[in-house]
Amino acid sequence: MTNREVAEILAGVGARLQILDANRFRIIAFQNAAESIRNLAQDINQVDVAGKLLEIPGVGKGIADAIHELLSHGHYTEFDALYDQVPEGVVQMMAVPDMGPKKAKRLWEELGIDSVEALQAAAAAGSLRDLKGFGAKSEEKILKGIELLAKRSDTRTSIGVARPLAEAIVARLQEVVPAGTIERIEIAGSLRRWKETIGDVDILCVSHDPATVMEAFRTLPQVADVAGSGETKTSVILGNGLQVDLRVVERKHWGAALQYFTGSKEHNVEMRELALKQGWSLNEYGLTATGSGGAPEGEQRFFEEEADLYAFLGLAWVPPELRENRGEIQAARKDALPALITVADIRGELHGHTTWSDGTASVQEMGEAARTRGYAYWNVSDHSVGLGVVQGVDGERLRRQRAEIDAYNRWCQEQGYAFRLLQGSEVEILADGTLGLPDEVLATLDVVVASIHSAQRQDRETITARCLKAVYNPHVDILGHPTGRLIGSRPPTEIDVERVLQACAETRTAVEINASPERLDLNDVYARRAVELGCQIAINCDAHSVEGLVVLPYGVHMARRGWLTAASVLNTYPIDEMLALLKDGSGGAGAQ
Ligand code: DGT
Ligand code: CA
Ligand code: CA
Ligand code: ZN
Repeated sequence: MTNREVAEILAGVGARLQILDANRFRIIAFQNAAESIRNLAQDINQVDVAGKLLEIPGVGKGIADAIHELLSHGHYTEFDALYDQVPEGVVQMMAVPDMGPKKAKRLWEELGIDSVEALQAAAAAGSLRDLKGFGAKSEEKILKGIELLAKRSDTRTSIGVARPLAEAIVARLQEVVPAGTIERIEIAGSLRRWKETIGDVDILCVSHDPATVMEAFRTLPQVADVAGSGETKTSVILGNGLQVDLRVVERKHWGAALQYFTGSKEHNVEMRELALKQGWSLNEYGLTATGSGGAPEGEQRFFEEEADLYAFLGLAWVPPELRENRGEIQAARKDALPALITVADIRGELHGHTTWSDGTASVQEMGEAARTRGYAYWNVSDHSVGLGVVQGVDGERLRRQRAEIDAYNRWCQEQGYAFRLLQGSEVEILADGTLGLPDEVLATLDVVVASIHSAQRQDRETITARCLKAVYNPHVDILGHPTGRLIGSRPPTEIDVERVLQACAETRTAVEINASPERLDLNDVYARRAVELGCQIAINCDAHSVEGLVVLPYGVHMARRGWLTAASVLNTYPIDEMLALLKDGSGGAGAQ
C-alpha cells in the first residue's frame, strides 16, 4: 500500500465517523493522521517495519496499530465495518457546498439517498421538502451546489495560475472603486499559505462601503458567473472555473478574520484548542471569554492586527506558509520559529537554459536578464546531448559555449558589473545511471546539475539506484527536480526520496527546489526533511527564457513552507562562498 492509499483510507474513516457523529477528537485524529501521511517523506511501509509509526506527527497508538494491521493484511476489520456501514456515495454528498455531515446523514437515513446522483434526482423531483428543515429553497441550493461541484470537479488550480489571477483581481478592485473605499485588502486561504494547488481563492477586505466593493467585484471582467452575493460575502466563478470568495469585514475584526480565513483548518483547530485552554473561544470575529479563565464570561476581545491575536494567546506571529499544524504552534509558543528565507536572500541561480539547448534566449540575453534582476551569478546549464528532440551540449559545444561565456564575463568586468555567468550543464541521468556527459567534460564545468527526464516509469529499486549513481559521481553538484513530478499531470517517479536525500547529505550534493509552479520539486515536506538530514538546497527557476526568471517566488515560498532559512540554501551565498560549499569545494576548473 502506498502512503496515498493509506491516507485515503484514514480520510475515509474520518469522513464516516463525521457522518456517524462520533467524538470530535476522534474525527480530528483521523483527519490529522491522513493529512500527515499524505505528506510523509518516508515510505509508510518502511516506517512500519522500523516500528516508528508513532513518530509520524498526528499518529497515536490506536491509529498506529490500525495502520500496522492495514499494511500487514491489506485491510483492517474495524475500518471494513465502517466502510460497510456508510456508503461512499454518502461521503461524497458531504462535498456538496452547504451539505455538512448532519444533513448528509439525515438525507441518507430518512430518505435513503446514498449518492450525489440520487441527491440531485431527489432535489430535482422536489422530494426533499417533505423532510423537516428542508424546503424548495434548499432543493434549489443543493442543485446549484451539485452543479458547482461538477464544474469544479476534483481539479484544484495550480498556484502558478491562481496567484496571478488573484493578484490581478485585487489590483483591479482597488482601481475601480473610489480611492479610500477599500481600507485594507489581502489574499487569504491556501493562496496566502502558498500551497501548491488552490481549491478556491479567498479575499478579505475592510471597507466602509461594502455594497460598492461587492458591485465592483461582481462586475470584474474576469468573472464568468456569480455563485452568490450578499452584504458581507460574494462568490464568483472565473472563466477557468476557479471560484473566488470576497468577504468584507469590520476593521476591528480584521486580525481575527485574516487569521481565520488564512487557515489552514488544521492550524485553526489547534489555535482554537489553545484559546479554549486559556478560557477564550476563538472565531473569525475575535475572542469571547468562556468564563473558565480570568475574564468574565462573555467578555470580548478584538484585534486589528493578526499579530496581536497571536501575541494575546502567547504566540509569536506565525508566517502563513507554516500554518499547516506541523509543529508551528509549539514553536511559536517557545518563540522558536525559524527566520524563513525570503526572495531578497537569493543572490543568483544555478540552473537555467539558453539557445544552446531548448532555451529561447542567448547566453548574453540570459546573463543580462539575471544581472538586471540584481543577481550576482547565474549558471548556464544547458541539457546534455542525448535527450531525444532537445538539442544538447557535448564536450565540443561546451568549449565553444565557454568562449561565449568568458567574453560576456569580460564585458561585465569592463563595465564594472559585479555579475558573473558560470558554466554548467543539466546533465541527463541516463536509464542505467550513467551520465549524458563523460567525467572529463563534467570536470571542466563550474556547477553540474543532474536530472532525470527519460525512463521515468522505472520501478523503485531501479530508479533509486540510477539516481544514487549520479549522486555519488564526484562532479555532480546538484540533483535537479528530484521526484520528476508535474503537478496535476505527472505523478512523481517511484524514487526512494529518503535514501536519495541521505546520499545527497553524505556526498554534499545539493538538492533542488525547482521553482517552476508546474514542478515545485522538492516540495515543502521533502525540502524540510532534506535539511533535517543535512542536505544543502538550491532554489532555481530552471528558466528557459527571460520571462522564466519570474517564477522564483514560488520556489522560495515552497522553501518557506519547508521551514527553510537562508543558511540552508546555496544560492543565498556570495559567489565564492557558494562555490566553496559545492561538493568538490572549488566549483570546477573554469571557476578559478
Ligand atoms: P483550498 O481553498 O481548498 O485551497 O484551502 P483553504 O485553506 O483556502 O480553505 P477554504 O477556502 O475552504 O477556507 C479558507 C479558510 O477558512 C481555511 O483555510 C480555514 C478557514 N475555514 C474554513 N472552514 C473552516 C472550518 O470548518 N473550521 C475552521 N476552523 N476553519 C475553517
Ligand atoms: Ca480557499
Ligand atoms: Ca473559500
Ligand atoms: Zn532544466
